[in-house]
Amino acid sequence: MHEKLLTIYDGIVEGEGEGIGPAIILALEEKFQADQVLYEAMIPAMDEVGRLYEQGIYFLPEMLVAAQTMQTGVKALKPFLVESGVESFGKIAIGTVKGDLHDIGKNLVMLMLEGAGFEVQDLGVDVATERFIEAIQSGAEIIGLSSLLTTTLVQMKITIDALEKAGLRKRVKVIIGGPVVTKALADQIGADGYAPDAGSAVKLVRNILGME
Ligand code: B1M
Repeated sequence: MHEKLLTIYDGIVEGEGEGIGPAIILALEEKFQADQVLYEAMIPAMDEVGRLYEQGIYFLPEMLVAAQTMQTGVKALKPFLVESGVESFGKIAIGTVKGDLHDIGKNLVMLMLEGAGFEVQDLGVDVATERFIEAIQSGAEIIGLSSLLTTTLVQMKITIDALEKAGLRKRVKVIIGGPVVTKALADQIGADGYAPDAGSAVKLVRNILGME
């Protein structure tokens, strides 16, 4: 890995906090593209943090400071990652499902969708079914559910079933994502689509809306 990217990678793994912004700017000045910084340094760093946690080398506090550094980095990268949308192609409400507090991936998906011109409503984390229903009643044409925990995957089906029950299922498209989510799961629970990463989420939404 190039030295500038390695500094960013190490900064996140070691949870260095504020130093991450300047390190990102230096890499961009070195002519690295913003998406290269994200996919070649920042996301692999979060994967490494996950590995260290699994191996019992990192505990929750270390995982948390790494996540905070990642969030600071994403903020610094945001102006370079997406150009702000000039027109709205459709309204999408996104949340991390009930019981799950992870939001870095969801925030990246939102960032990409906003940059592609969609109006995006952030429902936050630990989002109960009722909040998704309210978002649809307020005009969301697509809802996005994110889940990182195996234990909260079931919330995706619970939410889709609740939409059926409320008579709203035909009015809205449902997309799902997260590292433990698969296309097979999407088919099984009756979601309209699954995206493995933030870039694919934009393509998926464009497809669903008949734009591609
Ligand atoms: Co947690 N955590 N965590 N964690 N955490 C994981 C997910 C885990 C895999 C770590 C591990 O054991 N290796 C594991 C889950 C195991 C499982 O169930 N399969 C885990 C665990 C167990 C836990 C706790 C239960 C730990 C505990 O308390 N004992 C706890 C749960 C708390 C809760 O949610 N109730 C917990 C807590 C935390 C922190 C709070 C410390 C922190 C989160 C901070 C935050 O998000 N603000 C944290 C972190 C940082 C992680 C890891 C290290 C990194 C997650 C991340 O941000 N990845 C993670 C290990 C890992 O993933 N390698 C881990 C980077 C992000 C860009 O990727 O989220 O995959 P990702 O998003 C991608 C795609 O998945 C996709 O696009 C994104 C961008 O490309 N995508 C979508 C995501 N959502 C989408 C939605 C879409 C479309 C695409 O459409 C709607």
